[in-house]
Amino acid sequence: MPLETYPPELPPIPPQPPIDPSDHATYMRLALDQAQESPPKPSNYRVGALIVDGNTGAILNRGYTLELEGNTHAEQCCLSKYASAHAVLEEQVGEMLPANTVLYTTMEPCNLRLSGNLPCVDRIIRTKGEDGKPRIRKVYIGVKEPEKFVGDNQGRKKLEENGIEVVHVTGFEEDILRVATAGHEK
Ligand code: HJL
Ligand code: ZN
Repeated sequence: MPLETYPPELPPIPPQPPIDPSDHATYMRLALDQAQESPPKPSNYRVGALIVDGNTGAILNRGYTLELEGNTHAEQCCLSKYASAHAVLEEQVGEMLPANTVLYTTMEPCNLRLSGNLPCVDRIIRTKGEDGKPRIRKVYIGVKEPEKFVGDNQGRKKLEENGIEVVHVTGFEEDILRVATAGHEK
């Protein structure tokens, strides 16, 4: 197609600098940017999350607490948006995810929700591909969940029991907790 047939009013898309898949701090900072989009609410935390192709470093989707309708968590929004974009239900998202998917989340995924909704740990474990193993192989967390709402969250433990590695990316704790607890009574 000759170039002049393209709509002249569209600006060129600036090149996106690729992120090295080992640059965990950069991904965690992007997850924190997501958390800052979340509306403050006294009864939960403002969390941000990204799913990344661990082989290429490509960001597959992102999400934050209360982004989608209802009482939604960051990790849930991220998976649900990826599922919608690939025309499957969130339950089937594992069929669409790359084999080596990693999740970045500013806070350890939940294992118990006071609202009774399905915890994010279970959503992560059920991202099973054809081989029956979770497509999310690793979860990078910025902080452990504080004990305010559900006591000692067993999220990390349950992920590890299901063969999912959990890695704490250090250095963002103070900023993550400040963002997470904005709007809480001090
Ligand atoms: C994580 C989130 C979020 C929490 N944790 N990892 N991502 N909001 O997006 C954990 C907290 C629960 C409360 C209230 N927060 O959210 O323990 O109402 O938000 O189901 O247990 O439960 P609901
Ligand atoms: Zn959750």
